[in-house]
Amino acid sequence: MALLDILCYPDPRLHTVAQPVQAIDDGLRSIVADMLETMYKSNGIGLAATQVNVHQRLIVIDVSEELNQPLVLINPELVWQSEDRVKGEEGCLSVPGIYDGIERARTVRVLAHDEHGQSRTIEAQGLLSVCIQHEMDHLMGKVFVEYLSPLKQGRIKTKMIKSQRAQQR
Ligand code: QAP
Ligand code: CO
Repeated sequence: MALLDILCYPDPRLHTVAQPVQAIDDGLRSIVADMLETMYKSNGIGLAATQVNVHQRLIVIDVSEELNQPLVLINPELVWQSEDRVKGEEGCLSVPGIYDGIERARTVRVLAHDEHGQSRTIEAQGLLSVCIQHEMDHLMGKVFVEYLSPLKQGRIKTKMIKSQRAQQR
């Protein structure tokens, strides 16, 4: 197992569109294990492969209280979303320290494979629904701050670039 580096906004690689996973094999399971370790160590509830510079359709999530219910979504496809929408506070491991309200579908139904190749449909509401939509956006090259006004996006970019410069010293 290994900790992976997380790309930080506004890194242009975060805008890469991920390709479908071709084979669910030991190589892929090793990336899954590293992504889970990286997510837990960073106090995250969700991490998309895009964020660790792996451009394949792969997401790990754990929204459980005890942090013992890892969810692995391989080649996730949105099969249905409610018209009903809700606004909730979001953050992102790739945009540390930034949180804002984002509107999303209240309920989503997603078809995905797990790390053993088993396929299943997940119907999600609440935090899991928000997290799945947030992580699936990453696979399409979209970061949550892109839903905010251009003014806010500009401020966030400046703040991120400054703090990344400060960390380099
Ligand atoms: C996406 O986000 C999400 O700024 C996952 O300093 C967020 O795990 C889905 C994190 C909210 C639903 C609701 C962010 C950790 C973690 C930070 C995360 C930070 C440390 C974000
Ligand atoms: Co994120």
